[in-house]
Amino acid sequence: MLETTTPAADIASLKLLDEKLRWLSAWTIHNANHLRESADGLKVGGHQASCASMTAIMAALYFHALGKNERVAVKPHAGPVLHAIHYLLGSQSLEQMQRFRGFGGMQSYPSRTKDRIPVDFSTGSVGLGVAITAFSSLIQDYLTAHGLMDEVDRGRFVALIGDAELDEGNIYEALIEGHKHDVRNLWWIVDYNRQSLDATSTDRMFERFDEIFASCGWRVVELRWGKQLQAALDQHPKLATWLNALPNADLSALHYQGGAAWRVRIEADLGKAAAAMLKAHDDDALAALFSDLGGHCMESLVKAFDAAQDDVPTLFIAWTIKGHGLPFAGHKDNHAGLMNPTQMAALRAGMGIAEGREWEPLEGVGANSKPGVEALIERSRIARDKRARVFGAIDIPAIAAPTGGEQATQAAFGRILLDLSKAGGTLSERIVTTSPDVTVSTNLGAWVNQRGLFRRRDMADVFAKAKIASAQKWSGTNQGQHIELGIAENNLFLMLAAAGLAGDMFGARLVPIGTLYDPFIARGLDALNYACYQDARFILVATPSGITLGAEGGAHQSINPPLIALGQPGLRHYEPAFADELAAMLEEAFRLVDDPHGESTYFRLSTRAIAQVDRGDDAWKAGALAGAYWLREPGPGAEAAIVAMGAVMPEALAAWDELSADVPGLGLLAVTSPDLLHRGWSAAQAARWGGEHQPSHIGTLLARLVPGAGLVTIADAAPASLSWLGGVLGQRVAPLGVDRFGQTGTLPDLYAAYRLDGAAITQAAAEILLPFRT
Ligand SMILES: Cc1ncc(C[n+]2csc(CCOP(=O)(O)OP(=O)(O)O)c2C)c(N)n1
Ligand SMILES: [Mg+2]
Repeated sequence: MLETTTPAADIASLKLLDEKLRWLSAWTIHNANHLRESADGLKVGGHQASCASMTAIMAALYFHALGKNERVAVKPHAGPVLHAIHYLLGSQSLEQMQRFRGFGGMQSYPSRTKDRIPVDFSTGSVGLGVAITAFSSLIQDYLTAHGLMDEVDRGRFVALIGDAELDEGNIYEALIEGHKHDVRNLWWIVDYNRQSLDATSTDRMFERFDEIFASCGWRVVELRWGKQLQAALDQHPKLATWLNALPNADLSALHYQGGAAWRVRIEADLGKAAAAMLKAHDDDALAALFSDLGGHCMESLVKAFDAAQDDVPTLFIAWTIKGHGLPFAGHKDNHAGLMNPTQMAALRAGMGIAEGREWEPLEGVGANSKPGVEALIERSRIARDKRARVFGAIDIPAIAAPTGGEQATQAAFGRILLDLSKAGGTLSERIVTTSPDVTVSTNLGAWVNQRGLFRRRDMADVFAKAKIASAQKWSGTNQGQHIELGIAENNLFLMLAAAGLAGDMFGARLVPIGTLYDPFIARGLDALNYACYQDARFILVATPSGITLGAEGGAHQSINPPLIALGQPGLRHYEPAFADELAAMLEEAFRLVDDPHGESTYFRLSTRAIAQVDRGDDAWKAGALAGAYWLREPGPGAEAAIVAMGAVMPEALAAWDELSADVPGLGLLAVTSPDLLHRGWSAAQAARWGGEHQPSHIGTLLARLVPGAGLVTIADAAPASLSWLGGVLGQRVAPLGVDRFGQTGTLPDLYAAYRLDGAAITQAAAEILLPFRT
């Protein structure tokens, strides 16, 4: 059926490359598990079956279909195939291949930051690698519309997907959001082996995926049977009907059992109708015929890819056999299956690979075929160069604190963005904001009024046109700088990941700012982790937060995000109490986005307007940026300090006023980042183990108190956010904070009920000072 214009010689070479990828990926895994010395006796692992399932797809892509600007998210457990491709291209070393899953070696799952080959998207947590391609495509549209990227550098985004991966809901959230934004230039290619980790997949979802995608405007291309099998089925309609109706589990079992089993089953089910066909094939030929699925058929793959050259988003459903060509092909338990040495030797011999020459890139490819294969490799080489990461292109101006005697950090954030927008400059040009339907309530409204929504096609503000009074403009053009998202926090983090990789992927760094409600960070946590894992750079502004949110009640009051931030690499937590702290921290966060050694920043802000402090000088600033500073200096011989963070600072200040007469030298430590303090403390310990003395910032601050002094810690958050501070110098701690779900009420109600008020601080201070008094 499928005829292709690609020369037959190229198809033949691609088939050989498919075989080489199958061999090299299997051998890499085999080497790590059976040949390499093991220091701990533990299984190393790897997924030979998942790799074999898509070597043809990946050969067709990388050695035929992909151009220079195409970016690919590879199914995590097909990582070894990607490395094998780069090994053939000469961009992966033998040493790295041999250290698969070893210390400093190539990673189990493709990693942008850890692997030495170019990896466009890290993968590992299934579903996320698929969805991020939609957001990267949107970012590409954004950059070209804003003149930050040349049209000629545009490319397509490809996701290689396991069929069980399609169960991840975040894929459909991205599909919906992508449809709203008219996303294009996407190929999602499903390795449809109808097996998951545990078993074969249920049949009920058959046919449904295409409908879901088609209804979102996608072209769906199914590659079910390969060229040879399709030809056979065309001649035997009854056989075709029977095969099309065969349940997943039966199909997989037959693939595992082989030709004899196919014969018995077909005879039993079709009787005389298939007799001629069966007679014409011996068992091996029968097995080969029924293994000719679309995802293994090079002609079908090449033809399908060649036919999808417009920008319409396309879902390819490529039918495959998990473990194709390997002894456990189709077995439901083969996900983590490893071939034993005997099976491996048989595979080697079958592929014409001489013993001892297993790592030779083109071993087994005959002399006549080699030039053709080498030509395809050469043609693909340039297309897959590693891209340079781009930093340092943005002028970060000094960020002035908004003025006002009473301010809330959330309002100050909105004001700073508005000021930046009015001032202009490269920073404000590179900022792109985004929010999952909480743009206005997180104080981005003024910025959006100034900069507008980003839409590929103009979108009028119907309310404004009708002269209906509204403070908020809501119109879009391709020059807008706010990307509106529906309520799906996973999408927010994937958007931040994609925008935060713009400098790496497209050569133009953006400064992405995402806003959401603090408790809903938890909804997108894996996607947040995913963004950080890839070293995407962005600013996350979570607001409002804590029980300080009073009237909104327990469903909207966040408790544990500071603990999340404490444990999240690549993300700095800042929780300012005052507007001037926020300004200094935002300036720092902008710098960190554009610094190769920087990171992303998470701001936890509040809607509570509090009296601002009069600063005599800027001495507080360095400490605030490092995580804490003395808002009230401790006196000599101080036996205690109040340690407070964020929105409850007025209570801490009032308690300090009240207690300082009775507690000589009482200090008030303003904590702005437990996260940075903890990192500094750990680093100081690690340095000491290495024989260096490098005091930590928090250690230096707390050393101002007498040994064994007491700390009353207080935050509108889980008490453990700060209570660990007692461990730094072995000081005693009375931790105040929120350790049960919040509820509605006024601030005095809630602060009293949850012990965040002056009375609680006084009581805690009294308790902690007792040992000094007796
Ligand atoms: C979020 C997440 N949950 C669970 C896993 C563990 N896991 C890895 S692969 C896999 C199933 C893979 O099946 P499929 O996507 O069909 O890939 P195949 O190996 O069949 O190609 C699972 C559950 C994971 N990597 N990520
Ligand atoms: Mg599968």
